[in-house]
Amino acid sequence: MAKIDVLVAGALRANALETLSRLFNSHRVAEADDLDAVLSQCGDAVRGIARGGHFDAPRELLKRLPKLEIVANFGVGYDGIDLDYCAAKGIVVTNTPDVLTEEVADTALGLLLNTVRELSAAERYLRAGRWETEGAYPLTRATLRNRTVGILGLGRIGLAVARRLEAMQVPVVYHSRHQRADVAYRYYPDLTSMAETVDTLMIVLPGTDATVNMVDAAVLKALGPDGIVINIGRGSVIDEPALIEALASRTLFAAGLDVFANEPHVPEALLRLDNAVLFPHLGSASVFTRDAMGQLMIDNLTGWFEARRPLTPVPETPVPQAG
Ligand code: 8YV
Repeated sequence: MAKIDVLVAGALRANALETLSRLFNSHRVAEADDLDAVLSQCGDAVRGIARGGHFDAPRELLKRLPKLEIVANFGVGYDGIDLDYCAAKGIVVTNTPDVLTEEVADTALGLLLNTVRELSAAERYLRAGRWETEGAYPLTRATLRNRTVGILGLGRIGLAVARRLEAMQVPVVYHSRHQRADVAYRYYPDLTSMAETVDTLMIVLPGTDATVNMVDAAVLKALGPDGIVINIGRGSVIDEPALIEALASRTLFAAGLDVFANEPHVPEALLRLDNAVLFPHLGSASVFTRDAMGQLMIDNLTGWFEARRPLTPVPETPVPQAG
């Protein structure tokens, strides 16, 4: 039987690319610039997209694929895919939840500890020879002791972060769209009210129209001058210029960021700040977890094409019942 045509777009690991070429007639688009050339060859035949990092699937692209049935996303977050268009056309979108939950939660804790206790700065101090010449690294002004963490977004990853904090004796409260019935953490229906009562905000939200700039100047002000913001969700959730302003004027104590508004670009003003810890979007970036994500993305494609049963479809796009 002829292999099914799949567009393989964006950053994916070599072993995933190899499996995709074995299972499908795989059309590789590593960079958006290559798109026109590839689509002129195969656009009419493509029935699936394997979508890797930093490759958007806007309406203009999707419209050029008249036979498209499924967009299998490599990642739990699926911003950048036009969901309205997919839902209207009956195109299924899948993501990679669960397999990355613990890894991203580990990174969130690492970023929090690093920001609070200045671990990266302390290591730079040692490597620069300053321990020997100037003595011990200064005591950190911040500590996790006596802090309360407000988690913004208590989904799978938020919950895994909360459990880690609980084990570290750090009190946790949360704000999300709905109160959860299965946890005892205090729920705040209003984000600014939560920010007024906590000193540490842990952002674990996806990037959607509803979450854009949710953490704005007012929320940052409510956190106060001891406030620390950690973002492991999406850069679009924070008003980035407002954050830079708050950090620069020390009306906010510090920030730890794994995600940015316009990746991989990080604003020069953020790079200059010594009260920001900056990671290059590495929340899920271990070989173990990225392989599990790649496998789930591929299993979603094969599940769909073999039995109309994708494993992890997103709620916004309908999955027609197998008949
Ligand atoms: C990855 C992520 O960076 O899962 C997500 O939503 O942001 C990360 O795990 C990304 O998906 C890989 O391209």
